[in-house]
Amino acid sequence: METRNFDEAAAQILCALPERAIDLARLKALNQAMLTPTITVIGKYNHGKSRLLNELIGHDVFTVADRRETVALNEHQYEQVNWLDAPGLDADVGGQDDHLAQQALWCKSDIRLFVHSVKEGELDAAEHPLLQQLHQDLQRSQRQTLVVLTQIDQVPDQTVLTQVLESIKQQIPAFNLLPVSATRHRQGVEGNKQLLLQKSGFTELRQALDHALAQVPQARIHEKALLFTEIRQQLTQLQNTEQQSLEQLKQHQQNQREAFDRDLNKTLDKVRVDLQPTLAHREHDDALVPDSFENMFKMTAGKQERARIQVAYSHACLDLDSHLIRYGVTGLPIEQQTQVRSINTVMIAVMGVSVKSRHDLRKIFEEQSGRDRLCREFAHYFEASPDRQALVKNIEDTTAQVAMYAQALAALKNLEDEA
Ligand SMILES: Nc1nc2c(ncn2[C@@H]2O[C@H](COP(=O)(O)OP(=O)(O)O)[C@@H](O)[C@H]2O)c(=O)[nH]1
Ligand SMILES: [Mg+2]
Repeated sequence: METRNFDEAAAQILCALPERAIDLARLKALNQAMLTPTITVIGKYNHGKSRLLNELIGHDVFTVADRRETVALNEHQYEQVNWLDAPGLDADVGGQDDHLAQQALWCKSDIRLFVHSVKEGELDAAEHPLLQQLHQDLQRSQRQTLVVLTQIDQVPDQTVLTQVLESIKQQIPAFNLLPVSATRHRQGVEGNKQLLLQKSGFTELRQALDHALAQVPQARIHEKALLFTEIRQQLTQLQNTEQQSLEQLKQHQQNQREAFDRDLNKTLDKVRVDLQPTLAHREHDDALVPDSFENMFKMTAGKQERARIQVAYSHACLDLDSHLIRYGVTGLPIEQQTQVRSINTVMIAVMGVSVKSRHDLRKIFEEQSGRDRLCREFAHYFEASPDRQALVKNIEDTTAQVAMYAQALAALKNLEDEA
């Protein structure tokens, strides 16, 4: 698969699973690696990593120094193996060196040579947990780690050396230890001295490496399948979970609206019953008789009737308002609000300020068209209320999540088909 296509697909998966960045980088490396396995040295600086690689290759390809030297990834192809020298593990954590060391360790390597100098005694608090992690990685990805204990010539006392090896063995019982000396090996090769070569530990190291190399093709197949399966399962699970929440949210949205409509109708039924005495009270409507100038300060039948209607209307409005409040409809949407706070209510927006006659009351509360209008308009403000809007937003976001997982799964399938 072309790198560009791979990167596009990987970016889509990464959107959905940011925590899989390393796995995707590893998949990319596996995709590009063709047949050449990569062997990486890891360990703290100055423990002899670069020199070990030089001895294994038989050329001084990598820079050996007593100070911190390897800061970039240096690769060298030799005998169908890609040899990789990485910055020391004690590189700036979080810095560029550290990033390269992590990349070499987790993305690029098929086999790791974990280098520790016996001069330093036991494994320290950084090395030990990393080796445990590497052991877990062996079980997961089948990638192997060989523990190479360097500079054994620097501990001339055999008893001391045995003790150091013993205690490292106790720290990491799951690993075989490969003690070596690069200097003995070099002297043995240059002077053709069999005893030095024998005491260099390189024969055992090479055997272990050959054994590990033979397992790389199988391990890669396993790892590729594992990564695809893990990522696919994770995406599918996340997609299902989001899909379920989406359905629940939509169901909730529908139930809530149904409850609102049902309760509104109940309230309107109650209001109609409560209004009956007022509506059915008299043959003709005194409220329609206008007040004359001379009875301006007198209590007339007309005034009494209008007051009565106003009170009945206010009761109806209170019932409706308490329905609205129960459903979180407490104010007008911002774009409808005016400077006058007191009239920024849904009740006033829908009902107006007052009714004058029984005829008005009937039109609003008894006639079907009046009721329909109330239901329609109150429902409109219900949908515009903050909680309902938040629910809509939630549904939109969840829908986008589901789509993102679907897209990531499609991208993953493309990668798998082409792998
Ligand atoms: N005596 C001895 N010195 C070694 C051995 N391996 C490495 N060194 C020395 O240790 C120093 C650090 O080695 P280097 O490979 O640069 O370490 P790195 O930082 O881990 O890559 C250099 O001076 C090497 O010559 C060894 O087996 N024996
Ligand atoms: Mg080095």
